[in-house]
Amino acid sequence: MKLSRLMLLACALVFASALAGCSSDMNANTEANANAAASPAASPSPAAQTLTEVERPQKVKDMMQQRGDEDSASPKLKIVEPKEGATLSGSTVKLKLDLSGDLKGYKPHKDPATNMGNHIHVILDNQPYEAYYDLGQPFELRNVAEGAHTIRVFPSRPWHESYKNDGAFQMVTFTVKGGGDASKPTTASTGEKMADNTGAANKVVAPVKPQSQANSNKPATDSTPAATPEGKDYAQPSTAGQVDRTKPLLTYSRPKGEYKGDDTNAIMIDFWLSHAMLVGDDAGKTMVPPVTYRVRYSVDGGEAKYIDKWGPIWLTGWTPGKHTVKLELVDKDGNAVENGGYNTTTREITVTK
Ligand SMILES: [Cu+2]
Repeated sequence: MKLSRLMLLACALVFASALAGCSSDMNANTEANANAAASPAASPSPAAQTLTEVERPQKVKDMMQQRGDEDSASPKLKIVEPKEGATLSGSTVKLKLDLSGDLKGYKPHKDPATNMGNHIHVILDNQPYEAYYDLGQPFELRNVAEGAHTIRVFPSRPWHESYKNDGAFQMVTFTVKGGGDASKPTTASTGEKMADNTGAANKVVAPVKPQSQANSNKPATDSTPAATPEGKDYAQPSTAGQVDRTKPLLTYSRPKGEYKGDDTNAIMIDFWLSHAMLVGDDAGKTMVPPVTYRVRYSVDGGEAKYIDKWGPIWLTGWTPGKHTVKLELVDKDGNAVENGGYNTTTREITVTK
């Protein structure tokens, strides 16, 4: 959507007569986005895909069987650092976790041969999650913007399906102050200002860039030495929403990123629910009053569908290209349940056949 808007702006800046040419370029480059931006509520375009919910793929069933007991583990996480309510200085936040519970052999680890394995999903604010495999060393969140933040974590299987037991999900709220030396002006020994780093940083991150250029925003300090711990550089500033941790919270997990080959046959939607049960969940039915939350999703701004039991679903029928997936927590009447902006999340994914 941002890309489309940017391109429209670019069109307007050139010649009005060139608009037609620009918009055909736009369709060619980002068909899914252009369609979504033009008419989110309209019927699907001719090239639109028809998605169908299918059962858990055989490939995943096989992996579950190979894992045996481990798949029914109840891993619990504790956020050791940062501490709840902490104020941290410097732009790097180190996340330390403690894993316990009935693990049945569950251990985060990346298999070097397959690049897969159990891992923890780490979510700064309401950004896409990052995978954390080696709990033996802290996970670094780098270039974190000044201000209030949240981190949410939960254990995941190699195919990114989250564990949903009590104690698996944890959240911490903290504040970053100053952002370390990077946010301060560079000064000479006399105290005279030589470079206003804060202003420079703002200029770098302010323009909305197409996804393909987003990496060029990375500061030069990002070049990764071999021994750098697992982590994630945040090129775009992000801060927390005004989240009430005692209220219903939907945490978007999957889908995310790029899907290729076999992985495009069936793509999983998966999420974490806190302080909320869905209308179809057995425990929810017997509560007084009955629980009436639903999870609504739509792809490419198309027809809204509902997930009424908390669990992953798999969708088949994806066409190659970019797609948006929107996930929302709603009440029985379909009204969005607001919580700091986190309960309505749209992600873009790329499907490469
Ligand atoms: Cu994952």
